[in-house]
Amino acid sequence: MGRLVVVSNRIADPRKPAAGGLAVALGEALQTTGGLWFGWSGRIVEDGAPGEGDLHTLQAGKVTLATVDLSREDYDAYYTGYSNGVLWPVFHYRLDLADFERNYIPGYRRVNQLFARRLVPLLQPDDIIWVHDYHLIPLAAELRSAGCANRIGFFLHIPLPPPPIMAALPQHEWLVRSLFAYDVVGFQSETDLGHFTAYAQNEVSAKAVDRHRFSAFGRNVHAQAFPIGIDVAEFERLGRSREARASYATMREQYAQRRLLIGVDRLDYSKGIPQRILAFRELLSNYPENRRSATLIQIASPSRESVDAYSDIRRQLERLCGALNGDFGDLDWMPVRYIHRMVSRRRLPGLYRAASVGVITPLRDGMNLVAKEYVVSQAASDPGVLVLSRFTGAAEQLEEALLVNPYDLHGTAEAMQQALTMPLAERRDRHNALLERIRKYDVHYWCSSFLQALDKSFPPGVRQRGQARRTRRPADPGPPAPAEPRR
Ligand code: ADQ
Repeated sequence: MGRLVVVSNRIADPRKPAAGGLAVALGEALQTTGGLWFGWSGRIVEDGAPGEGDLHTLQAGKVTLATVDLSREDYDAYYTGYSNGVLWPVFHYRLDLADFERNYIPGYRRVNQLFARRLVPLLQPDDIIWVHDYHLIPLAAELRSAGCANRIGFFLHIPLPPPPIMAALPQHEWLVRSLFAYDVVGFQSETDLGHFTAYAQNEVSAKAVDRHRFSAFGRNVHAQAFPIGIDVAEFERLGRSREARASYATMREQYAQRRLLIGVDRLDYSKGIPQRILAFRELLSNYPENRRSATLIQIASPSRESVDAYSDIRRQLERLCGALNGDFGDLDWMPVRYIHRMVSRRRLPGLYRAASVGVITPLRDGMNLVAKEYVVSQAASDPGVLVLSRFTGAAEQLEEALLVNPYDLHGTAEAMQQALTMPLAERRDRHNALLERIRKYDVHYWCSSFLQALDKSFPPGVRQRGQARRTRRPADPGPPAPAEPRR
């Protein structure tokens, strides 16, 4: 396999432990082949020219970290605007929250063109390029237009909605056509893959060449589900750390008389946190034996606060938690502890382990790694129970969890009660089965299976191994003409 080039909106220094499982896994893959990690530097140049940004490089062992700055105008349109104001809500089935402002799309395209322009001179002929997530869907098409004939793969970390929702997105055809500029397109779940194939076949008359290969716009793309996993060994190591053990001990001491339920999320409307609080309220109403004995700890870290929908959900959550504590709480018992903060990664395993129930109930989620981290953190001799939304990618793999419909507050409350009263033998059986699958399909498995598929992808008639990389492949037709940049 050639050198690996990873492209994502943000990059992480793989040598730093705080980087987390995904960064560590990608960093490891990059270290193996030697490689390049390319993305936005995180710097916004207030008076920078749209479509321009300086390139910075830094050597981290065998890996080169290359980043570009963004002008304020590009950042607002590409990141806050189109990526998080349009694609994020629509791909999470929330058309009602999308802001279809017409100036976002030119900015989104401009930044993808900027990435392509800065990246092309850094590429070597045999590089394998792996692009991540919804911020960069058109990147391969931009790279192809610049003459890049390398193998390029794309992985979507968030869900892909069914065709009728996708079709409501004004630029849907352009976006899907852009996906056909890749050699491999990976999704989190079979559900998302099904949505892609249904869209491709029905909306753009793609032909199924074989089980995974689809042909349209003069190109073949290999589409497959590659469910992402966690770095189990790393998480177990974290669980043995001093911080994790200390946070477990503190929680057990503070809540000695209580059963804990835990939710850990970024504060995002896709995560179903208000519904979770309401379901917990229903649990306390319907099963009064849990009053004074059960506490829900909800950690929700700040996220994308400049987008309006995020401040709305924050206010809603504060109201719901305040009302629940006011109506049910007592001098020595607060039913819900809501913490609007990021928790250090080192403390997470201790918190998960102290909780009898992990309540992971997004309304829609690509995968949800918290569910997997919760299972891995449990003591095998006395494990907690996972209550998991059926609308997460994780639910396809974690069928021994108690699967719930998060919109059904009564059903979710019933599952919480079932979890709190589940006999030890059943808890162990379910935990064993879950742990085995999470171990087998970990983040390394995800990484290597995607890269193998990409390594094997040779679109017939277009390119063979060893062929000169700068081919005469026709450039993919570009996206809709951009409107004038906003001044
Ligand atoms: P996210 O939406 O960020 O990611 P998720 O998979 O739940 O969601 O979490 C990613 C990581 O963030 C986990 O390692 C978790 O421990 C950490 N995390 C989350 N909330 C935290 C908090 N409050 N404090 C500390 N750490 C926290 C996107 C997609 C997901 C997909 C991932 C990976 O939206 O569906 O699972 O990418 O592909």
